[in-house]
Amino acid sequence: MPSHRNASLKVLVVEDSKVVLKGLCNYLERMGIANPLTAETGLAALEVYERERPDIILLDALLPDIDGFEIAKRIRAKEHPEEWTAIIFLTSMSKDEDLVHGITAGGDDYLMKPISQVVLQAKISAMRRLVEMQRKLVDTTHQLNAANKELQRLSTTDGLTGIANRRMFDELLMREWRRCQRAKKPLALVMVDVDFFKQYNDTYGHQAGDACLQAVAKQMARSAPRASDVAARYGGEEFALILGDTEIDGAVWVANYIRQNIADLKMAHKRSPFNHVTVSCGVAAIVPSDKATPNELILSADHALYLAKEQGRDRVAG
Ligand code: GH3
Ligand code: MG
Ligand code: MG
Ligand code: MG
Ligand code: MG
Repeated sequence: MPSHRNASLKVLVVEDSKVVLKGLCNYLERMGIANPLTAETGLAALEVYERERPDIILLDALLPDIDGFEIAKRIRAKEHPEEWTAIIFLTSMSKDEDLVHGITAGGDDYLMKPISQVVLQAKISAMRRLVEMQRKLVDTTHQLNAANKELQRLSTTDGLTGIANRRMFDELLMREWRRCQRAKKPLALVMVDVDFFKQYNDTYGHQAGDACLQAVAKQMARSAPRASDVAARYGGEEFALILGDTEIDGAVWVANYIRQNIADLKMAHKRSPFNHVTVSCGVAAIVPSDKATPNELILSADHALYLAKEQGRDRVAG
C-alpha cells in the first residue's frame, strides 16, 4: 500500500543483520518509503538520530554494541519538548517482560521477528497517524504562541501611539514602586498634557489630532533618557513618564527636555497663543513606603500639572 503520505516520512532502520536490514528496507520501499536511513550498530543509530531526527525508528533490540533499550532511553532523553520520534522495537525475545521492558525504555510498539511485511506496514501506518498528529499539534502550538504574544502586545500597547497603554502603565508603576521601595530610592512621575488640544481638533480635524498625538508620543518615548524609563499614554491627550531611581530635580529636568523637544517639532497650532503645539508637565517624586500608594504619586503629579496649566501652559511644574 504505497501512499504519497509515506514519502514524507523519515524512517531509520537499526538492524545488525544485513539480510534482515535489506528485507526491512524492501518492505518499506514497497509502501512508498524510498531510501530509508539505516544503521547497523547502536552508536551509528544515535549518530543518525542526532543528524536526521527521523519520524520513526525500527529498532533492533539486540545490537553488537549498545542494546536497543538503552538507545531508546538515550533518544527520549535527547528529544526536545516539541519533538517526538516513534520507536518500534524489533526483537526475537518473546516474553511479556521483554515487551514491558521495551515500552518502559521509551518504545511505542513492539514487533516479533520474523517480521511480517503486512504487520510492519500496518504498524508504520499507525505510527504515521501519530507522527502527523504530532506535527499538527506542534503547528497549532506555534500558532497559539504567536496569537498569545500578539494578544499580550495588544493588551499592553496603545493602539494609536504604539507606546504602553494605561493598563501597562498601572502595572509598571506598581512594579517600579516596589523596586524603588526595596532599594529605598525615589520614584518620579511626569504627567504630560497637550495644551489647547480641543481647539487643535476643532481647527484641524480629529485625524490631524490623532497624528499630533502620535508625534507627541514618539517624541516622548525618544526623549526618555534611560531604557528603563517608561512612556505611556495615560488617557486622551495625556501621557505619563515613569522615572525610577530619580529625584524631583532630575525629573523636572527630563520634563523640560521633553517639553522643549515637543515644542521644537513646531507643529502648527494657530488657535494656541504659542502658534505651535505645546505641552504642560506636572512632576512629582516620592520614596515609596508602606505609608503611601502609587495613587498618591499620580495625584501629586496631576496637581503639579494643574499648576503648570494655571501658570500659563508650555511649562513644567513640580
Ligand atoms: P488644556 O490646555 O487645558 O489641556 O486644554 P485641552 O483643550 O487640551 O483639554 P481638554 O481636556 O478640554 O480637551 C482634550 C481634548 O482631547 C478633547 C478630546 O476630544 C481630545 N482627545 C482625547 N483623546 C483623543 C484622541 O485619541 N484623538 C484625538 N484626535 N483627540 C482626542
Ligand atoms: Mg540484532
Ligand atoms: Mg484639560
Ligand atoms: Mg490638554
Ligand atoms: Mg487633558
